[in-house]
Amino acid sequence: MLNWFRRKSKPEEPETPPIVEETVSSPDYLDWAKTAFQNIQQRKAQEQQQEEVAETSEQEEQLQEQPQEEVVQETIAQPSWLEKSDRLEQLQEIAPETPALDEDFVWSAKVLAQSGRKAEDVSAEEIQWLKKLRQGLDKTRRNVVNQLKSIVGAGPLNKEAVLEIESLLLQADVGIEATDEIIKALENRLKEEALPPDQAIAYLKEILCEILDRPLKDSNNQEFFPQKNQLNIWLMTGVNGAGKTTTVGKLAHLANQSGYSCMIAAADTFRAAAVEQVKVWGERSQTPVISNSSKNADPAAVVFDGIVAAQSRSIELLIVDTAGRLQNKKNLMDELAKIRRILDKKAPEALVESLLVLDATLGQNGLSQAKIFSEAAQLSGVVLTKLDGTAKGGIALAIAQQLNLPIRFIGVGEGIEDLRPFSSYEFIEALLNG
Ligand SMILES: Nc1nc2c(ncn2[C@@H]2O[C@H](COP(=O)(O)OP(=O)(O)OP(=O)(O)O)[C@@H](O)[C@H]2O)c(=O)[nH]1
Ligand SMILES: [Mg+2]
Repeated sequence: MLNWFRRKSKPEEPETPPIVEETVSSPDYLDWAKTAFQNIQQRKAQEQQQEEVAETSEQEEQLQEQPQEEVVQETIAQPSWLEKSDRLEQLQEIAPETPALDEDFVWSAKVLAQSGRKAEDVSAEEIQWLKKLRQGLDKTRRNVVNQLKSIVGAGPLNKEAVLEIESLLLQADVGIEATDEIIKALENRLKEEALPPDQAIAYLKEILCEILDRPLKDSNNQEFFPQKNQLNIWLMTGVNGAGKTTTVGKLAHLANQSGYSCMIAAADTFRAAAVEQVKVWGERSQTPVISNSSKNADPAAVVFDGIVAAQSRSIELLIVDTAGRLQNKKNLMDELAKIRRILDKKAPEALVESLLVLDATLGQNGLSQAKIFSEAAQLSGVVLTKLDGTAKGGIALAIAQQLNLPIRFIGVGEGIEDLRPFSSYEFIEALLNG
């Protein structure tokens, strides 16, 4: 089973940074992609066979014994409640299709091969994700990055080129500070030296990845994943409409897929529809949801119930959806502090992380929100959503550079599979080499 949270998604750090970008020629990547494709097809056929066998034996078992009803809280959505046909439908919805061997596939294969992966090991889900990432960043790439690449690759930088690069970076919402830093680094190297285009682009990639990874140097956890056999609690915060609830559902799915037991606490009690929305995501991701549908329920009380349920069922990851409708910073701080107190008191053993969900389409405006949240909550990082709907993908660089917050996950669509852990390498490849 692939643990998505710990998937190797970048090349090993070389002793000295590579100057030549490509070590394997393109036709080799095509062969690599073909091998990966054949392996995926074979595995899929095997899985189908196994499923059929399991299905038959399940039917036989069911004939022999009545299913035992588990005693659960009323608000916990149990997969066992689901009729078989529903279950099959859900499995179909989330089952990885075999990706077609097309241009996207070959591009994804190349990114994986460059991370040192073996064609025998890559999964259909990984290819699908990279395809989505590439497609999701299409707007930013088409509107901004392609021009940037052609200028940087065109030889020694003159004043005009520098101005053009500056304006392109600002258009992509990279922000003034990060833009300055990128320009300085480029000028230092490219003003005198005439690097071949490939090397100039490789250098640009290096600069961008370094900015994105810098906050990790100050962070306790470079990798961001739930610890096994222990309660991890992840709080989702962010202003309304940022994509918190959607992210909760996608993360629950990712956790289940990666072999963690998971539960959701619907602590956005400010509007009734919010709880319903979480329940839909609970069903979609086959994850129990703890909620309290009474009017004006206290979010901290829902968190309390969530902890009790998680502890009694040895859940590894409890994801908490919070409200985005708080009027001001004081309310926000009070609310988060109250939730934190409950966590400290009821689950002192738990590993607690706070993630700020940020809508990438807001560009620089999102940054000021992020500042408020980072003052109110001890943030472990950012989930950057809606990168598919914007040409402002450069905001990722501004977040890392100005707020010193690591990006932990990115969302590139509304579907359950459209969120994955962030990899600076894959992100920059999708932007610059997509
Ligand atoms: N295109 C796209 N849409 C997204 C993504 N993530 C979330 N959305 C959409 O953004 C809208 C708001 O998402 P929610 O998850 O409800 O946001 P929220 O932060 O929970 O909002 P409140 O509960 O009102 O605070 C929904 O229509 C989602 O489908 C993404 O990565 N890409
Ligand atoms: Mg919500």
